[in-house]
Amino acid sequence: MTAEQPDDAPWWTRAVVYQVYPRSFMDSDGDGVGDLGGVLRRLDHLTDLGVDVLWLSPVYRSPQADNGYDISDYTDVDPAFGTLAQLDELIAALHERGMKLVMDLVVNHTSDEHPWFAESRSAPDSPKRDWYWWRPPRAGMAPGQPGAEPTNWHSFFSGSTWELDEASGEYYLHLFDRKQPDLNWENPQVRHAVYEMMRWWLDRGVDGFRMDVINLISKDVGPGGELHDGPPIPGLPYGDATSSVVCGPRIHEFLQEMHREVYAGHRDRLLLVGEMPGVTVEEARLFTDPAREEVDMVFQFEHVQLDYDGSKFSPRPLRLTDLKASFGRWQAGLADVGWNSLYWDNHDQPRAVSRFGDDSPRHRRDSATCLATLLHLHRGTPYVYQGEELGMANAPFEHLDDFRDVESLNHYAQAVAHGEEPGAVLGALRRMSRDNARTPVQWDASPDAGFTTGTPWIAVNPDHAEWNAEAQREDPRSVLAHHRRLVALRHEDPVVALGDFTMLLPEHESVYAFTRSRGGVTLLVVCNVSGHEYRLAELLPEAGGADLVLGNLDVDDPAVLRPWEARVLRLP
Ligand code: ISL
Repeated sequence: MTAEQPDDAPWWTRAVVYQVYPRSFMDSDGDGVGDLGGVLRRLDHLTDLGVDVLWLSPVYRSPQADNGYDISDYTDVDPAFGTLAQLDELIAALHERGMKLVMDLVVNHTSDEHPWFAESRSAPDSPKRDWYWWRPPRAGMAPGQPGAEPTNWHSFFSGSTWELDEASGEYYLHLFDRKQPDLNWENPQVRHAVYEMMRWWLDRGVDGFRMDVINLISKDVGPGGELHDGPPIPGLPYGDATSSVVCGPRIHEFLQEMHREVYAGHRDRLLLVGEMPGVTVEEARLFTDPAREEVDMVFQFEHVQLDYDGSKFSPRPLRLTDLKASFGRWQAGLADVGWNSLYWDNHDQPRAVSRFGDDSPRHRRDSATCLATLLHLHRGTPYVYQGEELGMANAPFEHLDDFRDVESLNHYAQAVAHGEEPGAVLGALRRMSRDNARTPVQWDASPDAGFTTGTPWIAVNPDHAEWNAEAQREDPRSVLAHHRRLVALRHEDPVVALGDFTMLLPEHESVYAFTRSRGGVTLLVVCNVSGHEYRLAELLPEAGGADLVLGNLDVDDPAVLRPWEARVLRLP
């Protein structure tokens, strides 16, 4: 059970956010890479959907080792994406349409080509040496000797988190790729340089930040600068860094300081969302308690790891009861304090319809609309990832060279080097690679889906001949039209935005049901997350006689819940 929210709840409780991954959204200049000109050209699509906020993945200057999550200049736009003037144009165009722009903020690390890092690397006595994490080899070992890395940590992108700098004989820390050195947030100069940059963007008119891996900025470091080995990871010669880097000792202090230093004078118009791998619901309550002045909501990862069998690239089938238990805990945990963000998809996750739904021709449309209903009717702010509103599916990649993502390519190299069978590793990439989310948005049925007139940087999914925005725009049964209705429902009905959440049928293996209540009104949400039929009358007798507010199928027999059917009902 959750508490009701007062009507003066923040604006983002009623908002829906749409994520644009610019490289794959729309190319305006024919170089095969999406860009700001493309975003500007497709703004009508967002208006049509009715979303309130555009979250823009990074467009800053970057060598693109991780598609822009490796920044070499925080106050300029990468030429691949356009110009700063176009970004200003985007801010103005969105504001004119009553929408907001949330920028990605990547400050756990920079690119190794950022001038800060170049200076830091230039000499051990550089004034910026301490802006990053430099450490000598392990005691008694020579630089570069196997096992001489300062800690045993495994990088998110495979291999060690430490890269040797030959010139100084010291290592620098990179939790992600070696081209993404971690900033040292212990150093106040680093923090204030980041805050200054954030103020610069707010003064330019942006309406908030999606803060990349922000719960990794505080590392557990001893008084003498010691960092500690993590528990060994089975099957790998590395240890798990989690206890040293996830929600470290000063994380709340840093976010509160950021709040004081950056948001004054802007607060009410902003949306602040922290991306937080490994965050627990207890920590999330602290992060999102308004009284603590940290962030508005977090992206947690529990539900997108329920199909991991130990790790991302060894997937297993998801059990719906696990999903319910997880979402149920987050709904309850952030009921009276804090707020949830709701997502299936983003640029790091396989496509929801392929992963949690059924992308076979028979069930694709129904499962995509069912999943969308399920998500949008929870209490929290929903995030729609580009193409999700069209029911875009995983890519039919065949060969290793179809993949582009550094995480996938590094994983393949490491797994094969450790003796895994190449075909099996490739099979896991096909299911779980982030590239599944990164194929170009399917605008129409033309050869490159209307994304580009050139050669796309990653293959367009051939199913765009059937699955595209143009084909769906005027079709009231389309996945797109269903998303439009869900967004509108949140705007119109305060129960959807603010009502209490109560989980029903927690033990049922296929039917996901819950109520949302507020001010004497109760909505019953019933979703059949399977290809089987169920007798609704037996499962939830109270559904009989209720009015249909929104559904994804035409109901001929109200007592029967068809495969992948979703209904939102108003109880008498
Ligand atoms: O995608 C993941 C799940 O396997 C993570 O490893 C992911 O990298 C992690 O969720 C952090 O993501 C964010 O930071 C990364 C960047 O590559 C991702 O695109 C970004 O969303 C480093 O900046």
